[in-house]
Amino acid sequence: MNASDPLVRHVRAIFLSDIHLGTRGCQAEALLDFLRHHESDYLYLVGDIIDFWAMSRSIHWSPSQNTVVQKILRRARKGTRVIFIPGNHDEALREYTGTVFGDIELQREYIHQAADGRRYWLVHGDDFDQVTRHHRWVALLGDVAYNLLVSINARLSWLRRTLGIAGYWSLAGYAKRKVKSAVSFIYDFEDSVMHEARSRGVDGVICGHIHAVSQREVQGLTYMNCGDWVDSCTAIVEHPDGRFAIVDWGQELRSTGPRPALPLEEETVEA
Ligand SMILES: [Mn+2]
Repeated sequence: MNASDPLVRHVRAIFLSDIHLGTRGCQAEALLDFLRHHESDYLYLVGDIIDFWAMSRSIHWSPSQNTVVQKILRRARKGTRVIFIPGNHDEALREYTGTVFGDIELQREYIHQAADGRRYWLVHGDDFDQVTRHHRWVALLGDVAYNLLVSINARLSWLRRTLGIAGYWSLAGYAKRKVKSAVSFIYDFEDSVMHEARSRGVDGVICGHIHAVSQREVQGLTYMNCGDWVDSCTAIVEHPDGRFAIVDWGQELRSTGPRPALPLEEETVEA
């Protein structure tokens, strides 16, 4: 990757969660495009990166999902500090907490110190979801329903494209907006994560899990959620001065259309 390329944004840290590799819903192409345009000193994988739950039912592993894995491993090898905090869908990896494989560090949770010295607590977040904690079968059922929604949506967008209807419409997004209980669920989740963050004396928290991107201040504490790469295609980044921002790559792709193809370093340099 050419560091002087104006299309490549250099940030201090990238925070990604809920990529759900191994599922049909995983938007690996969009993620690859995001990675082509962003490089960083730190890359945090904040859980549900590989979806072992879904893979126990059926595996969908595309070439672009492979490239995502290769690209992340390559960054780790080339000096990006990559830290992986497994979530509930990749909880099998939690027993390897503290180990390093392929230059990637596995952690159950982590404290990231920003360029301005502020401390951010990183955690996937399922520990603060009353449903996954106490009613695992409900979560699994909800997971099946959500994947169904995403796959129906993929067919619907194909139909819209075929019929020449412009724009992108998200069924899962529509459902999330419409379902009131989902909204109160999100607030309960955020409240309980914030409560824990406050008791830890950190300046903020960065989590994932609920597929709802967010960045907000509550009484001097910052709550940030990375969102996901199944539906919304969002990330949190830290700029070199310690400022944080949401990157809505899904929105960017929708508004600009196909972007100029930057070569993937895998395609141009030795693998
Ligand atoms: Mn999760």
